[in-house]
Amino acid sequence: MIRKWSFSPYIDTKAVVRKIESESALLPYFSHQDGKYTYRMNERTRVYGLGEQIRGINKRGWVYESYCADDPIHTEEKRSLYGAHNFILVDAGKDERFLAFFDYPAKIRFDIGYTDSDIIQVTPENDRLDLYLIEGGTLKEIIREFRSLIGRSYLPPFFAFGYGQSRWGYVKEEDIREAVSKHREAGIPLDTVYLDIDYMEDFQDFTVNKVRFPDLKALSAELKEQGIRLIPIIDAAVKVREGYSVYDEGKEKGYFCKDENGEEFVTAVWPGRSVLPDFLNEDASRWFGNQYQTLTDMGIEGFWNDMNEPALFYSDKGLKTAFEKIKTFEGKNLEVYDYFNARNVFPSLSNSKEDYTAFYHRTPEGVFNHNDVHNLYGFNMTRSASEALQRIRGQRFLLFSRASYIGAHRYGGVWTGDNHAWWSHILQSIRQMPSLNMCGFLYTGSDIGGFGGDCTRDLLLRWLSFAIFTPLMRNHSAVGTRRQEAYSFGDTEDFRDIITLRYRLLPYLYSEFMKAALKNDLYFSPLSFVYEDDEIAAEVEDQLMVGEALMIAPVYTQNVSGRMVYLPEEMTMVRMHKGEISIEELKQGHHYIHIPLSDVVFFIRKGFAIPLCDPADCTDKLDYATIQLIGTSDSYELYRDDGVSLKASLENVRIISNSRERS
Ligand code: MIG
Repeated sequence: MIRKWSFSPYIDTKAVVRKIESESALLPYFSHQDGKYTYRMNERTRVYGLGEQIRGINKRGWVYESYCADDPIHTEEKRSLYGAHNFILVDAGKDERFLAFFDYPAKIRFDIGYTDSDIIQVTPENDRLDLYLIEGGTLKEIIREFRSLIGRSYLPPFFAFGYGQSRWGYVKEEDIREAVSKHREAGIPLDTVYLDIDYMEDFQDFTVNKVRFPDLKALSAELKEQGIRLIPIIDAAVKVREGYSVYDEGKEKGYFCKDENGEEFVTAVWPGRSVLPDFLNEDASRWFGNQYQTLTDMGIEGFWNDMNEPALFYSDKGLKTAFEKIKTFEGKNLEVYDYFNARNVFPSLSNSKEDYTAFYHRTPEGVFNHNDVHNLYGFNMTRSASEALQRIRGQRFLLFSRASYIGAHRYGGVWTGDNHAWWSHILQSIRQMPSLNMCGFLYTGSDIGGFGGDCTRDLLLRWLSFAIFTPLMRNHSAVGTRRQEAYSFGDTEDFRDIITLRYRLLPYLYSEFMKAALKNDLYFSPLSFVYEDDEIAAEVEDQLMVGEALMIAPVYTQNVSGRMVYLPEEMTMVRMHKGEISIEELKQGHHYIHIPLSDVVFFIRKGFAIPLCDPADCTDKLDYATIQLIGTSDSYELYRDDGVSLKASLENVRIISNSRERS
């Protein structure tokens, strides 16, 4: 019944883990019947986990499914987003706390008090899974143990912590130059500009459109002089076109997924008819990874991997059936249900079960139908890129993915996909960050300002005020939406001040990130993980701890000039107003804090200090010699390195203080 899936992520280290090898080992937590794992909650049980998902930090009261999905409408009733992070951390009080990790690559359902409000029921499609249980200790200790099981988090280069500007709609070199110069003119710091699918020739991976980007290498070198890196997108699917070397070579070597007859499975995504590299096949994966060199040779130091759930718009077969079906409606006097059915013929072609079961992977463990290993596709694409970039560059690189599975955090970060310019999506992002951190995805962020829909000035300011704390800080939006660069809403001072604060905080943010990565700790944590006995803190889901010393309480509603903030202990409130920093001591308890659009407010824990440095317009120019500590301690453990070496260790931590350096 228990099986090992070797192309699944796991185990690097010998963690204290009880692997379930017999039914009795499931006790006292789960009973196992009819393929379902059942656990009974008590009244106060809180359930953390599931990584990138919708709804709360406490997942109780909904049903979730892991089946990596290309779904751009992230509303409360959804059950799956792009990731499959099959773990729950159950807190039923001090005497019963455990984490269960269901290592299972097909569809699996987590009913967390949805059908019956006291019952957790986990239902995989079949029994070929590995289950790991980690018990005892504090919430943070359990997470550390889980993380030591699944491996160390990916380490991005220092520049990856700068501000990034992206837009699906920058189609030519001039668009990129304009974005850069407008930030620089307004004094808004910037480190990266992203290239979306239009930089490619006919959406063919690893090609560059010669007309719109005549010399990418020269452009990349020129921008780097200004402290800017270009970050191109890579899509999973490869265009079917003879004469396109990536297609020809992959076809000749048999590296694309095949259908049941051994023919290449042809789907369609942005490049039109395309094939899917078999990332679960080691040779194919290595080969695809090597292709990134085409772009690194042009000076590129980072990528984002998209459409790797994989997203499938339609297949040859699906399209044929759809045309046949639509003809049956023609000329008929349609009843309303006929009309609805007719209307749905084409939309239902995308990401269909028919297609996901129509192709196969040749893995080291044998041949698998895609549906049985669906959730490993994006994970293995990122792994392919990450391993290759390590080989090619021998240095750190920026890399993040849309789809992921537990273990993908070892190879890159994730962004949370196609969110919207909705106020509720600031809150959603706040809640996703700690859950992603729990399973090792530390390099994370959401499209600032929202990907879909039209952004407004106030929304962008509030969103940025939160996102200055997210490791990945990128403004991204879809073609056709209102422009939302930080210079697009008239006055730029407020935007400049907020983004500048990010840069001033970088010595802290980078230190906390690296320490969290190297110690298997959380960068973002829910308040309940720090203040375990505080029943009020336990229910606060719109404030987060950032690293060891900070707490944030972002504003995520429109037309308010402040909000209620809960302080679990006495703290130092730090306010940035028009670029100036001021501080005030506040007592434990609830406070109404006035936070106009132009201000950023955050809190330092009692007995802690954080470093702040002088502003700079890109990470290359940050000057650590200007660091000053603020807070109620006179020292801080600063992590500092060259920002590019693959080797990173806690030996890079040293204690600094305002007056002098100590070692
Ligand atoms: O079908 O490349 O999530 O960030 O801008 C849409 C175009 C494809 C989805 C990504 C989004 C990106 C867009 N892509």
